[in-house]
Amino acid sequence: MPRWCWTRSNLKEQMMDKVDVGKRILNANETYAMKNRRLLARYGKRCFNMISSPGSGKTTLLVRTIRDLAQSLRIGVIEGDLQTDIDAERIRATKAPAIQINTDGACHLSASQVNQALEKLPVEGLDVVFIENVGNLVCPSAFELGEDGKIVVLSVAEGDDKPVKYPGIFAKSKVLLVNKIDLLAGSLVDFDLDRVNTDARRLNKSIEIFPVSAKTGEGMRNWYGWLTDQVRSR
Ligand SMILES: Nc1nc2c(ncn2[C@@H]2O[C@H](COP(=O)(O)OP(=O)(O)OP(=O)(O)O)[C@@H](O)[C@H]2O)c(=O)[nH]1
Ligand SMILES: [Mg+2]
Repeated sequence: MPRWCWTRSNLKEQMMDKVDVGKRILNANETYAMKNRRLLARYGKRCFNMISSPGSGKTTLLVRTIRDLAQSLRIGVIEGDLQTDIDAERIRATKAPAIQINTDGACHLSASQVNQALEKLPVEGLDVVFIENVGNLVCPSAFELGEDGKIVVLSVAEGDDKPVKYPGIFAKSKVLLVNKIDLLAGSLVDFDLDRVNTDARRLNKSIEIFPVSAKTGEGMRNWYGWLTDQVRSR
């Protein structure tokens, strides 16, 4: 039947098929997320899924965290990107192990991709595994990877309206890192930190919020304290 001849019931069937496919994808993902959870629990390791828009500073934050905590925490990273291993190379330059996943155009990492990466990472010798998800505030929030928690990064240059405009990821995250606060000096960027705190807490009462600069190191000590407590309490 030509497309323009679809009846209302044809359309409904098509939509239901799409819903079923979507459910099957999410169910398959949940099976792998469970496997990852079990693997990490068997070794007693923490795992955090870092999510943000492209360029908010995820890799820079990870590089600084790895270097500053080198004497106390062994950190490994799973890097998700559409293409290239630029970010994995930046992590490896710190001597921390990093596995790059290229999603070939997909806007998020799946739990099965993370499962394969976990098999290649020396998980036993680490204290914590970070997953740097593909730069995107929306898609990655729908896919559980087996992590202990999501860390959302928002840089001040993106604007203070993001919790309201993209509530899903702020509602689901354990931590909000408000990055690039060095740019607030001299009012180069208009950004109301109080508004972000209020809006993020309205969505998620228990979210921990750390304003930081991965460039200057300002505020990073509070983030390190939270991370170290998480690893110790495992
Ligand atoms: N001023 C300032 N610049 C920063 C800060 N953190 C990161 N940057 C810069 O922001 C740009 C993007 O940083 P990345 O760490 O590559 O960002 P990302 O989120 O990993 O990017 P994708 O992986 O592409 O999504 C780089 O030019 C960094 O030097 C910061 O705290 N302050
Ligand atoms: Mg990156």
